[in-house]
Amino acid sequence: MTEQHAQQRNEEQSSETEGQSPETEEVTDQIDVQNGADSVIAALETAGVNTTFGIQGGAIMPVFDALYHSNITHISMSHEQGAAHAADAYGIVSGKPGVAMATSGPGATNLVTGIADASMDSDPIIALTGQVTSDMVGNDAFQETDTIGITAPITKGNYFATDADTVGEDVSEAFGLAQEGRQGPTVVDLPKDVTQGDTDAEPVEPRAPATHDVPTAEADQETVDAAAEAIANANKPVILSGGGVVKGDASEEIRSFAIEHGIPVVTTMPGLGSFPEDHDLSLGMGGMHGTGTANMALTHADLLLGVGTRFDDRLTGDVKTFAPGAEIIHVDIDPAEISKNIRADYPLAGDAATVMQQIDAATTESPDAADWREQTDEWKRQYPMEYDAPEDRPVKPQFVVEALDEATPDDTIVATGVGQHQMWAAQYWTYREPRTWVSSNGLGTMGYGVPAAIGAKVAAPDTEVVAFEGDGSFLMTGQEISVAVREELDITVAILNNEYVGMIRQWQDAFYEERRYQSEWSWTPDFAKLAEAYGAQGLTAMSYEEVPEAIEAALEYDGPSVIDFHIDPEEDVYPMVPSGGANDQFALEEDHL
Ligand SMILES: Cc1ncc(C[n+]2csc(CCOP(=O)(O)OP(=O)(O)O)c2C)c(N)n1
Repeated sequence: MTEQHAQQRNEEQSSETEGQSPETEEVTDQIDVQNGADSVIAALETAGVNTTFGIQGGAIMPVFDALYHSNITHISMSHEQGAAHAADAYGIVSGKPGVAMATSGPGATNLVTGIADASMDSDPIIALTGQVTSDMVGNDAFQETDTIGITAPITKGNYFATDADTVGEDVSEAFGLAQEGRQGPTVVDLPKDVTQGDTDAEPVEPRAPATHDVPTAEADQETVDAAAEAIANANKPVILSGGGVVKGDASEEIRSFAIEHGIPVVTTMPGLGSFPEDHDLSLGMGGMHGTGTANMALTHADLLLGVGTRFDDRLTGDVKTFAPGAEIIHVDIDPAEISKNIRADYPLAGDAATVMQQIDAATTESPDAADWREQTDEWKRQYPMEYDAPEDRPVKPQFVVEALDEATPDDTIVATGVGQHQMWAAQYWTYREPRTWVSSNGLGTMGYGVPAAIGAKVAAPDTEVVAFEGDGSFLMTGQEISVAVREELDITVAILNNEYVGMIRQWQDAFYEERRYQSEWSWTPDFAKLAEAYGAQGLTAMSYEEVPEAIEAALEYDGPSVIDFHIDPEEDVYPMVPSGGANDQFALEEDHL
């Protein structure tokens, strides 16, 4: 519909220019700027945006009216939180900032969880929020809220637009800031008088503000040389590949360096997919629910090359016991991350791909690590990712994850909610490519999965997209499935339904003497019927036989499917390093805690 309207306006514009020179007669894709709102949209067009996610309302209406005249496709979500998560996933998958739009007041506050989520994971999004007219700001006007104040601590930068002539520049700058250097969320708050004000300002290319300190792409060469020597002299080296490797498109550099020098690789959770997990050198994910092998290797390494990781507490456990015998090389685009949590012996601030190329060029000798690789292979045998699947118990969630992985192509994108299901999706799916793991790693936001699957599918329409959700997480944002139906997005939502808020139940069992207060529901809605009510295909799988049948039906269906997998409610996520514990003291079952 938007395209039709844009065509109509373009036709109007071209008929207005009849009789002029051929150049001016040409119908362009760019909106004709007449007011501040047009300028906002022109800035997005100039930045190459073709999709926005959001919900309209009074204060943002001028911007939506400008969108009506644009070729940008807008996807109306059910809730602004969904818009922020969809934009976030779009940003992860495409590498370009996703755009979320909302009105003032509740529209803006509903975006807040998604903005905070993007901030924690360094995901590039730009949020455009409507605001009451400038003369009403501070009056407690209808739907007024201090969006700038609320979002200041959770954005890379935010802008209060003051003038129709410059609002387009504000948007371009916010866009540039979101995508340059360490990525993250930005906000532009748009008072209605500014978007309605007359202007014919020309759009400018997105560019972070001149004052923004984008770290130089290359790291200090002397430190690189010293780090390369340390690598060559190591006997127990490990590469720790983080989310910054994915964001910085450095996966190929990590892969070739690890293989050339025979260095085992652990990934962080945001780093899943940055190194192929089916490669011999892959030790899997490290941290709280990481593999035993990864956590043993992190603990016993004598050299750790951490790239694009902020060494967060879920990865390190107790920092005093983290990689105690290792020299640390830390590569990060954000100098503020270096030595923040773990002291770096070789601090290398710079772009992950570029610095890896520098390290590669400087490393002329491979470490003597044959014994170490034998040791990591031994740990793999000792701590395999296995689970029991007795026939007299309900279906194990790990089986569902593996079955979906097997039934889908290698580049399938996995989105998740938060809870046990997120961890099983991280542990039992084999990630082979970057930008295939789309999850709320840092903020841990339940309900992220369905809207994220929508954003991911819009960014990569030809790629299979699967969302793993818990019953609890699905109930937070599951209504967004109506958007997938309306937009004809062929996604598969797999609910790992244990009729518990399972991760809470697991912690209550382990740390609160099994007092399962408010975590056992023993009843959940009929999710298949709920999906059908929204217009999606609804499926239920109660047994091992029904799992592949349901998966096949979902993948064959041309449109969104929701599969309600009834899983063993008593299944727990292991291995587990308790919060603040030592990585090599992981528990393989509750009794070990
Ligand atoms: C928005 C939000 N509220 C609360 C929590 C705390 N929390 C973490 S996991 C969890 C339970 C999730 O239950 P469910 O979605 O059913 O997934 P399961 O653990 O059973 O796989 C809760 C309540 C959270 N992470 N996010």
